Amino acid sequence: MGRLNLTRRGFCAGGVAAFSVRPTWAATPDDLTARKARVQLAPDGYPMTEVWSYDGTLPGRTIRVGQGERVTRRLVNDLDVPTSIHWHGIRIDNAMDGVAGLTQDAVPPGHTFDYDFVAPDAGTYWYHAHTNSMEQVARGLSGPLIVEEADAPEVDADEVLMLDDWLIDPDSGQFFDDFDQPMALSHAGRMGNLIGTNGQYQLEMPAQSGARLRLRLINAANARIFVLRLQGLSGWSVALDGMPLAAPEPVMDEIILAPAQRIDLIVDVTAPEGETAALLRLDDDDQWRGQVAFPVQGARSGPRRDRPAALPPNPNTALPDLTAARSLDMVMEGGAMGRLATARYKGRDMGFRDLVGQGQFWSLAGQVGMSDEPFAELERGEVVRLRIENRTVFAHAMHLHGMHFRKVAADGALGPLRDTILSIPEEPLEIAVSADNPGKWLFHCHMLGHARSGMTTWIDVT
Ligand SMILES: [Cu+2]
Repeated sequence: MGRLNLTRRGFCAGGVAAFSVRPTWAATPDDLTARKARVQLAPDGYPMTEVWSYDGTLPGRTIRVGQGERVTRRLVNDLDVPTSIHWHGIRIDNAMDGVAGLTQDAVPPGHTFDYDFVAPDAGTYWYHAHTNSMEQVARGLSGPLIVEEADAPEVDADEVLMLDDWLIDPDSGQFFDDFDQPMALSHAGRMGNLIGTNGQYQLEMPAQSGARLRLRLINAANARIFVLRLQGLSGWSVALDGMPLAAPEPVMDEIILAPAQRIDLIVDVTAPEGETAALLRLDDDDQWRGQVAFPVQGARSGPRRDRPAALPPNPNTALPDLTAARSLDMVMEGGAMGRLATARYKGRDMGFRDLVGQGQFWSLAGQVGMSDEPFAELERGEVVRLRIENRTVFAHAMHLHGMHFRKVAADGALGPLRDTILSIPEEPLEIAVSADNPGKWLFHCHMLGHARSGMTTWIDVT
């Protein structure tokens, strides 16, 4: 059984929120119980699937709070394995970040952990397991976390669309359980054979012609990069990874959504009554297929609305001053068809063949997986530029915990805030981070099999 073994004694921040034995009283409304459940993931006629869920549903229930409000959830672990929850994209207090082995100990079966944090930023976020996440997220441990603006744009419906895929044996309906299969780890990652939205194989959302919808897309898949297109819908992208764009951008082309990324769209239904609008995805066979169908029923009266205003900006999102920024370099190596010769793993220099023998395939800046020392020690408030050189033949969705960052273009222009960015082979990538959140923060590939087999490191902001 492959376990994401980030844990080394000494990593765990001392004294943070120790476990309590599971209380004997009844569940409170704030419980979030990780447990097995049976759901109909595969199309009707196929067997039900045993999943690992939050509170019995897949995905977990949408948590909605107002901007600046507290989120309090008691994780109750009713699974047979340790677990923890990461609140993806929330600029959170480090002790609440949910990374087993770095910010807390994994919560053993039968135990609980109290998460309690403020959601400073409005936008579309999500929560998911961060203990052996390659397996636990694939089995269903994720859900949406929506932080609402005090002054939200006027829309007829506000919908969360959690895109995912699952690797299921069609005969039994159960997950294939070879989560650390070397072929998947060393190539593009674990791809599902069943693709869906909000836990449904074919999600349908009836809509009126002329209606304005806010669609909050979340890619919860382990490794799949979704390539998407609108049909019978026309509109704008208004936020990436939760953070508002300075101005809405018309959706003209394909939308690329890497694992863990989010995009908020505001779209008008342009398809007439009786037709079906859709979010389409490009499949591996180069065919466009329906990801979400919007059967158009009825028509909204009234004139077409104007272009929406930008979402209100989140706090502390000013452009960083790069003039005195320190530059850091990170070379990514490894994987099938890669050029990784040697790298450090568990304190030893090892050749690629030996690393493969350990189930490890990737390195970041010469290091495979977690090290005792961080990749970088940053002073709180410092701005750094991180140059990422992808010497592999695969794309990687790099996610920084605790802080958003901006892409630095070749001409020095800064892109929108993101928490996860897709690195393309041989394409130079540079990001700028304002290290304004103290703590130990993971930086890892969100192709979760890659994270498990080498592409996980951390920075320390003090
Ligand atoms: Cu990767």
